[in-house]
Amino acid sequence: MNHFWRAKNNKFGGDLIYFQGHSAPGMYARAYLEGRITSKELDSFRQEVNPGGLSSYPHPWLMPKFWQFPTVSMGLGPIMSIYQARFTKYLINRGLLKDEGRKIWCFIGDGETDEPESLGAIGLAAREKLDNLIFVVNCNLQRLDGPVRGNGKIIQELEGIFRGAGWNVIKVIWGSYWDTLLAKDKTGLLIKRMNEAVDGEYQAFKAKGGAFVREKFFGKYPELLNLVSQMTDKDIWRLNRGGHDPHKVYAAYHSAMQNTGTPTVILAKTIKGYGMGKSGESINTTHQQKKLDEKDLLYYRDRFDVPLTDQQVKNIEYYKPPDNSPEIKYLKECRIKLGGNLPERSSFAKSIKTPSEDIFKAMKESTGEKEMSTTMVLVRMLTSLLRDKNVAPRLVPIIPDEARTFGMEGFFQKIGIYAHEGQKYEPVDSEQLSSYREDVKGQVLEEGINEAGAMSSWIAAGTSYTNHDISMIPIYIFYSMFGFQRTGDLAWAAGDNQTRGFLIGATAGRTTLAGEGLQHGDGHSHILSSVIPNCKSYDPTFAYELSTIFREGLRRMHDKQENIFYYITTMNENYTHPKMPKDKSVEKGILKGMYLFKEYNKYKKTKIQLLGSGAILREMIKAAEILQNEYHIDSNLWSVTSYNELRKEAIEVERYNLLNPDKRPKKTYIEECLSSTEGPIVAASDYMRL
Ligand SMILES: Cc1ncc(C[n+]2csc(CCOP(=O)(O)OP(=O)(O)O)c2C)c(N)n1
Ligand SMILES: [Mg+2]
Repeated sequence: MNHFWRAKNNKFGGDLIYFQGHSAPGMYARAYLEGRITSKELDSFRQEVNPGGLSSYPHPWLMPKFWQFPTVSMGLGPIMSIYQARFTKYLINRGLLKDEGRKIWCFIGDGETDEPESLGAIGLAAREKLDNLIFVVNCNLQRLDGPVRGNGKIIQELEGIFRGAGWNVIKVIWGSYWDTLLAKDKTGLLIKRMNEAVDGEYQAFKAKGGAFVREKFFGKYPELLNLVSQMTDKDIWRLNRGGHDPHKVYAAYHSAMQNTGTPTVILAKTIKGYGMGKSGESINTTHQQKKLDEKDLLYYRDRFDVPLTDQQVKNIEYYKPPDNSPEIKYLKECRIKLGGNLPERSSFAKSIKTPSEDIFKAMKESTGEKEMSTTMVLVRMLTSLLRDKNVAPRLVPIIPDEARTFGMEGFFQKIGIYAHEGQKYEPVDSEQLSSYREDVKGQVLEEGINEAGAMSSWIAAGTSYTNHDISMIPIYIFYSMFGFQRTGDLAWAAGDNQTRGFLIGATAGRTTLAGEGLQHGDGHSHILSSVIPNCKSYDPTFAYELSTIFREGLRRMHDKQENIFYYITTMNENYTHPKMPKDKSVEKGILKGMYLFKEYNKYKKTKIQLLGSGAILREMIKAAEILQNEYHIDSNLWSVTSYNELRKEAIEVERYNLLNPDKRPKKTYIEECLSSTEGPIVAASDYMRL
C-alpha cells in the first residue's frame, strides 16, 4: 500500500489487486487511517446495513465504490486474476488498451491452493508469458481446521508446482534475524535442520515459545544448540519469518515488479494469527478466533506498541493518530505518490450505442422453407453484428472448444483466434475458407476444454468497463449442460462482480439433444440461472424472439450500462421460423416473458390456454392443432420466452401488494395476460419445474 500498488487516475489505468477475501478487515483499517472510512462505518463491519455497512469480504455489489473483486469463495480469486492478466494483454494486443506496465496481484491462502481452480490455470499463465501477474501465497502453514501439510512442506510443494509450470518463484521464508545464524552456519547443518522439520513442527515452534524452539529445533543437533548458546529464549523467539519482515517483503515485491517474460509467485512464510498471542497465534483454532478478551487485547497493544491507555483498550476504542501526525502524513503521501486510493472501484467507460434495428432485420423475417436452429440464428446474428462499427470491435466471442459444434468456425478466418504469439505454423486446413487462424490481434477467445477458464475470461471482459474503462461485449457460448452446473460459483461471482455480457447455453434442452445421452440433456440450467438475481434468463424458440432479446440485452447492458447479464438458451433442432407478428405488444411480451403467439378460434366454445417455451413451444403448436382438428377445442397459444422473468416479476408485484395494502393492488404481467381468459391453463417447458 505504501510502495507498490499504483491506483487508477486520469494518467494511469491502475494495478488490479485481488485481496485474500478474509483479509478485508486489514483494508478497512488502512482506509480508516486514510480517512476514507469513518469509525461509525467500522462499527458496522459485517453488518451489511445500507448505507454505511462494511461487507465482511470484498464485495463490489455491496460496496460498489470500494471493492473491485469478490474473492472469498476460495480458488476463484486466483483463476479470475490469471484470466484478468490474460485479458489485459488481449486488450493491449488488439490495440484497445495502452500498455502501461500495469500489474495484477493476487493474494492467496496456502490452504486455498488446494482448490483446483487456484492452480488449474497456472500453466496458461506461464504459456502466455503473463509477466503482468504476481501471486502472493500467504504460507502460514495453516488453514481452518489445522495444518495445510502437517507431515510435509507446503512451500516446497508449491515451489515445485509453480517452477515446473514455468513461473518465476520467489521464496520469502526467513526473516532478517536469521541472517547472522545462517552466515555462521558453515557446515550447512542449520539448513539441513530447516529442511528436515515438517510444517506441523514449524507450527508448534511459533505457538510454544523460545525455550521450546531451543529444545526441539536447535536441540536436535548439539552443534546447533551451541550456535544459539549466546541467545536468550526471547532472542530465539524473535527469530522471525520472512513474511513478517518488511525488508524481505519489500525486496520480494520489488524483484517481482522487475521480472519479465513469466508470471511470478511469492511464497511468503508467515504466522497465522500473528500478534494474537496465546489466544490465537499459530494454534489450530486461530481461524475461528473471532473475539479477543481484555487480556489478549492488552497483550496485543503491548506487542505492537499501540499508544492506548488500559482504559481505552477496555473501551475497545479505535486508535487513529491525528491527521498531522508523521504516520498519517506518511501514509497519505505514499498513496498520493502512487496515484490515489486503493482499493477503489470506478468506471469512466463510454456506453456502446445500440445497433440499429436494420442489423436484426433478417431475423424478423420468415425463413420460408429454410430450416435453421436457433444456435445457427445466433451465429448469423453475430456475423451481422460484425458489420456494426460500434459493436464489432467490442465483441469478445468466447468458446471452450465447441466452435464447430455450434457452426462458428467461420469466425476463425473472419476475426481470428487470439494468440499472443501469432501463428508460427501453417494450419493444416490453410486451403479452406474457415481455416484455423491464430493471430496476435485475434478477437475470439478459444479457451480449449476449460469452462472455468472461459467463465473467468467472460468475467474479465464483462467487467472491463470498470477495470479498464472500456466496455466490451463478451459472449460466451457453451454446451448448455456444461454451463451453470459446471461453473455455478463463477456465475455467482460474475453477479457479485457486476459483469455485463451474454451467456449462451447452446444446444440446450432435454429433447433437442436426444442421442447425446443424459449427461448432455440439460433439463435444469434455467433453474440454476434463476437463483442469480442480476441474471436475466430467456428460452426463446424463434429467430425474432432471440434477436429481440439480444438487442435489448445490448441496449440495457452496454448502452444504458445496467449491471445485469443475460443467459439465453439456443437449440440444436432445425426448423422453420415465422415472421415476427406485427402487433406492438409482441416485442414487449417477448421481453417480459410471454406473448400471444396464435389464437385458434374455430369452434368458439371451450378455450384453453397453452403456454410453451423453447424446445417445447413447437410441441405446443402441434398440440393446439390436434386439439382443434381432432377434438374441436379452441386455444390461445402463448410463447413463453422466459418463465424465470415472469416468476420474478410476479414475486415482485406480490411483494409490493403485500407491503402496500393501502394502495391499489398492481397486477402481475401473467395476470394481465391471462386473467380475462378462462382455464384450463397448460404450461410446459423443457426444464424441470420448481
Ligand atoms: C470455496 C470455499 N470453501 C471454504 C471456505 C471457508 N474458508 C474461509 S477461510 C478458510 C481457510 C483458509 O485457509 P488459507 O487459505 O490457508 O488462508 P489463511 O487464513 O490461512 O491465510 C476456509 C476453509 C471459503 N471461503 N470458500
Ligand atoms: Mg493458511
